[in-house]
Amino acid sequence: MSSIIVSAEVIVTSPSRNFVTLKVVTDDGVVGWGDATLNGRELAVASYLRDHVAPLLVGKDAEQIEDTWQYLYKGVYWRRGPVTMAAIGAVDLALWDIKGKMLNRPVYQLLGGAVRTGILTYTHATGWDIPELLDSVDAKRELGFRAVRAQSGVPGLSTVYGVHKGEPEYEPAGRGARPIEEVWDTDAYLNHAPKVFNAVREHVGPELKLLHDAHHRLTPIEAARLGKDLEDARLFWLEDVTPAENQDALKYVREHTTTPLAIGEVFNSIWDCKDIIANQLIDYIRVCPMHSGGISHTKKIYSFAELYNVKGGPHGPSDVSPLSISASLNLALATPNFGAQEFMGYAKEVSDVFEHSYTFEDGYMHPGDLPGLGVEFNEEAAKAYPYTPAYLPVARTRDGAMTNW
Ligand code: EZ4
Ligand code: CO
Repeated sequence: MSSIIVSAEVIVTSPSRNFVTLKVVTDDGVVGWGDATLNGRELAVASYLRDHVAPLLVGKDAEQIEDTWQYLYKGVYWRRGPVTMAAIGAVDLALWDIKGKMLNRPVYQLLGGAVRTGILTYTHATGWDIPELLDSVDAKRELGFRAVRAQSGVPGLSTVYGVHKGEPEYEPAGRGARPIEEVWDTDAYLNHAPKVFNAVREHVGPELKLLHDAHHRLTPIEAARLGKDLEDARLFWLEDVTPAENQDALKYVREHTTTPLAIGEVFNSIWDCKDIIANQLIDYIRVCPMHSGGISHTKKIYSFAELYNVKGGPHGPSDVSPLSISASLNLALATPNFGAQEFMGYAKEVSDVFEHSYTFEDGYMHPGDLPGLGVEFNEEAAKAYPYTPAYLPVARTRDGAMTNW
């Protein structure tokens, strides 16, 4: 069987939100799909792939996944960064998809096989006030979730990260030519959050795993205080308490609290997280396999993390496509040190374009047993949804200064 790449094509489509998809075809007609979606900067990755990567792929052997990874990483000279690593990630996903289809095995079998029967998965609950949040948590439990991320409104703020505005599911990116501007108040948040989590824990009892995302907003000492104040609620993890680029900040948080910490959805290589892992400053590493150079590179991050009792807890927002979710699930199924997969779910139109084999049952996801990644991109269906500019919000403090969104 031959596996020379004859074409690599980029498709941008917007079934409810924008997704960038890479299609790689071999001379034997095997088609591999990769996700390359970088929320709010979609066209940068699309151009990177279309203009600079696709021409290099044609003629290469699709079976040489690691060599292609090294070629694109070392060969670019300008290493790392979210655009480059998402592009490499998309190629990596497509090549694993091709290899699985050539060998007629799901990707997790090629990664060593399943080490568990299913992947603990958490989803999002939101509410403007505590009663609304409790209803939302109950609704997610009724769907079978054993782990739920809770985000609530903050008195005095009219928009808050993670809290929906009437739409069925939370979607942070707003369509339009410019990002919307939000106002943020850390003191109001820090006063309110412990009340919220004490109420949620009291409502759900001890078993449900509870998570919370502080979304990069706090200084180390504020984060330490939040961690302490949430200890009674026994969180599964507290996410992104400080901006992720300063790995040393977690040291100060860690010294003050036993609340487990998770960070890393904006990381895109092992270089971004090697120190927090080796110094055991976190409990879960949040890299999304596509954004961090694909299955090949994320597997290395997970294996490194295994040495330090840090588990995988990957980012799985609705702004990466089902291809990324499936790649993440295939890797998770074969990873011993795995914690929980995030899954927000998708608008209905997304399943029309990305036909997927992964399943959710009784709190656990499974990638399914179709060859490759188990997700087929429907090119005809995609044509109905042209790209529309959309941006994540930006945030300002009450005095009008830009702050972390
Ligand atoms: O803000 O995916 O844990 N999940 C998150 C997400 C991110 C978005 C950014 O595109 O923090 O909601
Ligand atoms: Co997050």
